Amino acid sequence: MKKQIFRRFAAIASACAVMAAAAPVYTVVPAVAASNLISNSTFESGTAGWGVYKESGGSATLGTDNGRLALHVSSIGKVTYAVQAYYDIIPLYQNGVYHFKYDISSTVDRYVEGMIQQNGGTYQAYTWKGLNLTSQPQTIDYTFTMEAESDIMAKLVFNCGNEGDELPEHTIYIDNVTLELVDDSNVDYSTTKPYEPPIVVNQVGYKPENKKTAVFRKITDETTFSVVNADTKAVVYTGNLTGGERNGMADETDWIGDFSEVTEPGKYYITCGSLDNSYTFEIGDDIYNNLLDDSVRMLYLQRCGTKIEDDEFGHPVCHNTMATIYGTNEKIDVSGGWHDAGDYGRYVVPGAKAVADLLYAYDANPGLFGDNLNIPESGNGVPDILDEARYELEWMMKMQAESGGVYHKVTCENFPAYVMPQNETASLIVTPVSSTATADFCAVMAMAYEFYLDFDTDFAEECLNRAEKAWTYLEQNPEFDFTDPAGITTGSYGDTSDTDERYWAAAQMYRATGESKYYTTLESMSASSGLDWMKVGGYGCFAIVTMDNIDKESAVYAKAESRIISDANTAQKNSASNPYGESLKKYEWGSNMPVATSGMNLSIAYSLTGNEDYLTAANEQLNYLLGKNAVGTCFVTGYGTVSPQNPHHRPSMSVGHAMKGMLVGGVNSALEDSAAKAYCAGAPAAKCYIDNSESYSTNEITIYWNSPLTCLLAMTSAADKNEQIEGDINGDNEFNAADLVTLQKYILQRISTVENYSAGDLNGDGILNSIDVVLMRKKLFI
Ligand code: 9MR
Ligand code: 9MR
Ligand code: ZN
Repeated sequence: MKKQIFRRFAAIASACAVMAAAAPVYTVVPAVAASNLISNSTFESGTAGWGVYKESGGSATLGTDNGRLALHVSSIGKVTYAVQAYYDIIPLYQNGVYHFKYDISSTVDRYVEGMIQQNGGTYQAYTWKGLNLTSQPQTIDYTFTMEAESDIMAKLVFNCGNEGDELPEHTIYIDNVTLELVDDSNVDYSTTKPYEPPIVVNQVGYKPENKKTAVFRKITDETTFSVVNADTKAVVYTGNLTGGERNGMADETDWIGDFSEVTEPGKYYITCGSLDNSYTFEIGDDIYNNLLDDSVRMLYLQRCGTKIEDDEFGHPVCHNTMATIYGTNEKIDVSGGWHDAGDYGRYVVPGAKAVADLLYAYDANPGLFGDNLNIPESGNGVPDILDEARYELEWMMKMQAESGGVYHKVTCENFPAYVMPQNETASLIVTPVSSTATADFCAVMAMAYEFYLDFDTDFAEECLNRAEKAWTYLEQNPEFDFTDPAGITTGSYGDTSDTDERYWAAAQMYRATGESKYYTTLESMSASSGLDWMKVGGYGCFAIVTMDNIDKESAVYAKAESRIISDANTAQKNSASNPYGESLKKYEWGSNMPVATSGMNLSIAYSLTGNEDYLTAANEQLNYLLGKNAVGTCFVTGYGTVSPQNPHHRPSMSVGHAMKGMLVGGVNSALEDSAAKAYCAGAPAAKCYIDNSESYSTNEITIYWNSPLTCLLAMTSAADKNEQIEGDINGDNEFNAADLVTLQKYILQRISTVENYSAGDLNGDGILNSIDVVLMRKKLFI
């Protein structure tokens, strides 16, 4: 067929429409006439770019034969798509006219479907043809117009599964595949280019006393900016733009506007010349309260093995069958714990990291955590954050083998379809004990001992016994031990060394017991960094420097302290030299985690030194997560003006909208899924993020990305809430042991009123109960 004339019109930039899901698209549209959108179309040198998908009993292999793609089908399975040959990530623009052509044949007569479809969602076909194949190659050659909304990650698919007839083994040959955009005169390319706000702020807001900056880009000749009260429209502050420096990681030039002087609580937005206004944000003391609560309650909604009560995300009990220990016929009960992420696996290593963050959050600021999060344990006299952590700890106990070693994970063989948890019903498999899981387990059980002692001595003792058992196992098995058994394709959470895990375990054991053998171990080890699931040395350092009665002159203390300070110095320098303030120099899978954890380390460094620069940098990490970043997105679902609508999170995908209070993984420049490859191709590193549910490498959520957000909020937050003297429940303008007596009498109902109710409500949850007694004792050093 003769080529049609290719017409191209420059896309007309749309007037500044604000889109709900903002992340820029950098698709490079070919500037030359009608090039083939299929990069490997003649199969002269292999199958590159093509793949085979199998499910529901389908079985096939993909190769080439005489310069043709050869799909050898040994079983057609049960459904039409049980065997598919495919080519991924094809840009189709609405109203574009496409020329589609290929040769196809089969060694047996059969029916197949050739189509280009949505990859995800409803899997709608954008173009479709039913084909009766014979051994004689036929050429399919036609043009079609893309009628649906533009989809730049469509998938070319040949359905070669069960089309109704029984079939023997056979081979399907495909060759000379051409797909060209031949007429784009009616294409509006701007629809696939989401909005990049020119003025970027923390969309949730700033605390009055904190440093407050906005980032400005696309500046032409503006030199000043104004802060406007969103209710009264009064300009409350005008300042000068500074900076104007190149930001290589975001490939843009950025100016800064500092409006720290605005401290009056209220709602504001920022204006600058003819640029679009910033999103509205708040200044106030309590602006992170709901966010903090939701960041913890999200973990309740991730609970496994129990019925979940929630208007939107409630579901019946899930994953409550016995699990088989890999390579054996032995079955054990490992029900409970939290689903890890957008998938429903339960993994000890990241679970331990998440629990550690929660306990350090509580440790940093116990007064922030109430008993009213609307979880089943609310009102039981134990802070809900500790109840929530305990749910995971109890599951972890089930993961401890007789030997004291701890199984690495429990999942099904493969990741499930996009279903609710109770509908993942494949058999559960427990993978072997690993030394990393065992050491992480030891560390958090030792931590738990200390934190639950105030509330439930039996449970606390049980935690310590378990920790000791794990420690003994580690002593007896000094080698690093992790195997990822063949055939299980879920997350591996592998490692190459367990030295940092053992350091953390020793530090927590020393802190819990004060025994010299742990101290001796610590003396022999170097203090390492890391507050993630793979590198955990930083938690060991935290344990040491925040321990009561530690000898501050000791080498063990000095090593841990200097590790924290030197990491804080690096993070502070990176943050100060970056217009958006994040401490990162590179963006990997889950980059929001190192943003949050560097903020945690900076907060601890601040508490050790009083150096305000550390606290400022810690707050900058929070500002980044909540919207002051190059993609102009608040990375927590349900917060700010533009936040992820389509997280890779099976419950959200099943229910049809995002669960609230989840921190997504964020920017990842490695483009490790189809959506990231389609939408972020050519994007600068700091902008590789896409709010698409298929983008598990940028838009998934995990328990251990949420937990450092909780911890960062707690660590950066000041505990003081009111004018009264905190703790002065008897109203004598002093806080002392008499207040404790009054509080206890009130709880035992010996007195029916108290002078200053709220002064005694130390965790501010509106209830005077035993939690406040514990907090008051702590405050009085009793
Ligand atoms: O849903 C899975 C997610 O939790 C993982 O982080 C991700 C990477 O391991 O994989 C997701 O599952 C995908 C699988 O790897 C490949 N087939 C499609 C699955 C859903 O996108
Ligand atoms: O968080 C993990 C990230 O650091 C790794 O680069 C990535 C690929 O191995 O896996 C991430 O963990 C995923 C896990 O394997 C399965 N559950 C979802 C996790 C988040 O994407
Ligand atoms: Zn479950």
